[in-house]
Amino acid sequence: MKDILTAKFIKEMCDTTANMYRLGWDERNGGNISLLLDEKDVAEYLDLNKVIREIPIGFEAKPLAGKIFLVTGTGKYFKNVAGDPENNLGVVRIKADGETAELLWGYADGGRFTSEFPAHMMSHMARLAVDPNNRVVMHCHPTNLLAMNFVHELDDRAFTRSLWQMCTECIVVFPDGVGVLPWMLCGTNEIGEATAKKMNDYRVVVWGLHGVYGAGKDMDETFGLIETVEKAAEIYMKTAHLPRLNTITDEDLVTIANHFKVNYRKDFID
Ligand code: 2HA
Ligand code: ZN
Repeated sequence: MKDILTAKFIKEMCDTTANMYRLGWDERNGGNISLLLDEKDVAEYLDLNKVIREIPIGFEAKPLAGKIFLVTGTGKYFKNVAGDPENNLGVVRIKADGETAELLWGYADGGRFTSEFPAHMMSHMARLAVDPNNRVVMHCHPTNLLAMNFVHELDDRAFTRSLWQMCTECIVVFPDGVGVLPWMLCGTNEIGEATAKKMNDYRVVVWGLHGVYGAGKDMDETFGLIETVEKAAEIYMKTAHLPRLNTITDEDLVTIANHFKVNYRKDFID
């Protein structure tokens, strides 16, 4: 059996959390990530018959039964993941009953997965139904995007349009736009269900006055998605209080989308 600390999925999780911390998106214990693993991959590092302990998950995730995830731990700081993966991360498998997670590795100090596990697992279910290659759900608190929440209408269409107008490539990176939820209590099944509902249509879901969820096929792509949204929000915040002399028009947006052959949300164009 190979040493799991040398696994690509652990290294990627360490690199990504460190990167996000340094960008200021994950203060203290802010943010959480779940990565759907390939069973064959995991079997190179762990005995899949050896369950360390069982953790109740508090909702029903039967469509994910048998699936294995690498998940950041509750109360853990992104800043510390790379230095101590075994305490800050866990590898869990959803049991056949859909209501229990089997810990295969990690959470070594007795911990458990993120308090946002419902939003993660429900989002995986929603995205896997749309795209079987979806493997990552990522949550964080990007500074400019959060600031924008305080000065911009929290509406899918209006919010998406403002972001699309800030960087030429936005409509290419998130042609399906962004879904926006009002402020809700985090860490609950309710916000998980609301997030997953938006995830049927969007790969980016803004949690009003809190942060953002992104979903994608791998860590790089999902990180890049949030990075692009955050860059657009930064331009928005740097210009929102100034007279706007120039803008990317709806006609320009359609030209870009057609050139890059992306299937954008037509109802978000005037
Ligand atoms: O896990 O970001 O939304 C800390 C959070 C909760
Ligand atoms: Zn959060």
